[in-house]
Amino acid sequence: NGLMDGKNIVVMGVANNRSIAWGIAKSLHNAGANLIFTNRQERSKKKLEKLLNENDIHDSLLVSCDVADDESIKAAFEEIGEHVGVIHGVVHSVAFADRDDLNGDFINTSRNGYLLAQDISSYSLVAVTREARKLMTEGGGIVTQTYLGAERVVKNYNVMGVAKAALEASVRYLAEDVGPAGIRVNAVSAGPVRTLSAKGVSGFNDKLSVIEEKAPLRRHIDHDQVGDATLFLLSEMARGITGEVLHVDSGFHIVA
Ligand code: 0WD
Repeated sequence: NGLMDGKNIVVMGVANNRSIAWGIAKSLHNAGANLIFTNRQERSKKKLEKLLNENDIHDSLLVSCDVADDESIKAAFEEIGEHVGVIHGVVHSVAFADRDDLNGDFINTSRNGYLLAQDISSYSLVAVTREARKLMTEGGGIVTQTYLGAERVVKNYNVMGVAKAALEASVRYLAEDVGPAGIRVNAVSAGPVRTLSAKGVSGFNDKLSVIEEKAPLRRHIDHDQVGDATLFLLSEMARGITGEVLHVDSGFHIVA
């Protein structure tokens, strides 16, 4: 009776219980999905195992995957394929930039810092989609996580805003490539959520108070709301939607 019964969904990027990917995992689990997790770090894997136990989620496959490395991505999806055969969706919830590049003036971004942010936060979706497609023989959905800094200048977001702009454009080009195979590619643009990664962006608390003041809903969003929107995009309910960026931000992006 769940929206995602019998669906195998790969969730990339649960670092801890605050992670956006964890909110998504809970929504998917409640909808009946069979979850497969990938982590970069052993430390995250340990935390994830604990989280899964605490939440009575059993029999999930845990695979390691460093999205900076094509071979690692390839190996991860091969391992997933050996275990479950077919997958019906992927949640891409990873990003990275040097802390030094997340404050001050964007103009001072180094070449390496720029490339690093693009590599982990944007190119990774291309490489992941390419490998995932091989296992998505019954069609399905891929959903990535983006932020308003892709569309507007958000103080301190800097190099990550440029990487997210590339990510959103990649969503559109990928949607075109895999559409004929019945695979949809979309992004959720979430408002600020206090996570491990968010700590790296200077002035994060100021962003939260502006939302309470100006967003139509006058409140923050949490990772459960991102989870439900991502669930929708991955499900058959969104079967007519691809190449889209869906804002889950209390409406903040419409306000001048
Ligand atoms: O306010 C926020 N937190 C927002 C976040 C608002 C809007 C969007 N987002 C985006 C982020 O930019 C990111 O794309 O949501 C996504 C998830 O971010 P998060 O939940 O805020 O971050 P966090 O809980 O720190 O998880 C990020 C994961 C970590 O997982 P692991 O397993 O590695 O600990 O991304 C991971 C990071 O380490 N990550 C990588 N995973 C695989 N390979 C890599 C990598 N090379 N680099 C970072």
